[in-house]
Amino acid sequence: MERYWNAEMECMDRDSLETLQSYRLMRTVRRVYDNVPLYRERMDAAGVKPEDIRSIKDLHKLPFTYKQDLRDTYPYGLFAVPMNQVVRVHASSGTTGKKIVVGYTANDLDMWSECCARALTAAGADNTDFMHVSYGYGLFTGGFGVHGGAEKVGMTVIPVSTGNSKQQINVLKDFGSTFICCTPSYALSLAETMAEMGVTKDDIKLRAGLFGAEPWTEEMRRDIEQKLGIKAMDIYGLTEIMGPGVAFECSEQTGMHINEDHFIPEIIDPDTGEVLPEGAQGELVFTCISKEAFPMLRYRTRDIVTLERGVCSCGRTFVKMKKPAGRSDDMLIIRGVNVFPSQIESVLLSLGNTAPYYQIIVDRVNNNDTFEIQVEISPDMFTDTVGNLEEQTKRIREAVHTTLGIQAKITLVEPKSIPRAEGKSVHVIDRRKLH
Ligand code: DLL
Repeated sequence: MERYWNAEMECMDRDSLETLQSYRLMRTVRRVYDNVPLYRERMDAAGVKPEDIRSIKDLHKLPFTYKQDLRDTYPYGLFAVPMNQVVRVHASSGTTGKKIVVGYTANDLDMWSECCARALTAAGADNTDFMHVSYGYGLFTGGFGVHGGAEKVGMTVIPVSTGNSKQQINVLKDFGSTFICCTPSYALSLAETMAEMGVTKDDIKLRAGLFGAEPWTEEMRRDIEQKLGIKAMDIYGLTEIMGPGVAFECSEQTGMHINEDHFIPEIIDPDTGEVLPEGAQGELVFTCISKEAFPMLRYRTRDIVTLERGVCSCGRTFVKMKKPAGRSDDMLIIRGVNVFPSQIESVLLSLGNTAPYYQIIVDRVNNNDTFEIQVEISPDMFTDTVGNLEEQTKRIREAVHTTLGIQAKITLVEPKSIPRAEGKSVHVIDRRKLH
C-alpha cells in the first residue's frame, strides 16, 4: 500500500492546492519586492507591481531569474531576510569557478527536511530503517539535504559521506544499512567494489535507495537494482531552489512528483521564454512560494523536461516531471560534478603554450564516467622534446584538477587535428547516451 509523509498536502485536490499556491505566491512576491533590490528593479522595469499578482494565473507576468543573477549578486545579494535569520548556507559551482550561494532560515531547513521525508516515505522508508548517506556533506546540498529528511522520518542515519568505497562496504555490512542515498553512478561503483571484496548482496541488508543529482537511465536503474538487490528510486533537485527533494518518485516510477505546495513549475520555450501548453517538452522554470531566505521567482533551471498532470495511481495529485532529457546550456555533469566547457577553456588559455583548440570527450565505461580533454599543441611546440610535452601534459592535468576538482585524461594532439567549426564550435563529445 502506498504510504505518504503528508497525505493532506500530497493528495490535496487541485482547487485547494491552487488556492494555497496563489496565497503563498502573492505573499512571496510582496516580500521579495520589499526586501531584494534585484527583484524590485526587474519588476519595476517590467511594469509589474506586487498587487498585480493576484493568483497563480498571473505568474507569467513576473520576470525570469537566471543563474547569472546569482553570480552578479554574489554571495548574499538575493537573500530576502537579514543574515541573522540565516542559519545555513550551501553553494554550487558556476561557469567562472565562482560559486553560487544560497541560504536557509530554520523554517526553510524544516521545509527542506519535510520534502525529503516525503521522498523517503514514497520510497518505502520508515523509522525502522538504517539510512546510509553517501552524498557529500559540505557546500553541496546532497548530504545535508537527505540527512535532514531521514532524521525527520526517524531513520537511524549513518552519515558516511563520499569516498573510501571499501570502508563504505564495511559500514554497509556491519552497521546494517537498509537504505542508501548517493549518485546513481556511485551506487554502481559501490557494487563493483563489493564484488572485488567478495561481498555479495546477501551479505548486506540494503533494500532500497534514493538516487539523483545527475541524469541516469532506466537501464542503469535495473543494473543498480540487480547488483545491490534493492529498489532504486529517483530524486531531483537543484541548489538554487533548495537541493534534493524538489521532486521525487512514487511507486509508479513513471516520473517525479514536484512538491507543488512549495514550488510552482512552468515549462517554457528556452529560446523565446514563452510558456508552453500542457505536456510539451521545454525548459523547467521554478518559483519558490514558501521559502524565507532564498525564494527564487521564475528561476530558469535549464533542465529540459515534460510535465504530466492528472491523478497518479499512487494517489498523489502533485504534477509529475519526466526524467530530465538534457540541459539547454552547456553544463556537463561528470562523476556528479558540474563542469562547464568554458572552465576548461580558461584553464588552457591561462597556461599558454597550446592553441585555443580543444575537445572534451565524455563517455561511460563500466558505469563510470570517463573524461578526456584533447588539446591541440601550437605548431612551434610540435617539434619539442618528448620530455617537454610530458611536462606540459602534467601542468594541464594539474590545473584542470585544481579548477574542477576531478581528474581528466589529457591528450596532446597535432596542430590542426581538431575540426574547425563553421558555426558554433563543438567542444563536447558526450558519448554517454543517457537520453
Ligand atoms: O544535484 C541536488 C541534488 C542532490 C539532487 C542529491 C538530487 C540528489 P546541483 O548540484 O545544483 O544540485 O545540480 C542540479 O543536477 O539542474 C539537474 O540538471 C541535475 N539533476 C539533479 N537531480 C537529477 C535527477 C543537486 N534525478 C542539477 N535526474 C539539476 C537528472 C538531475 N538530473
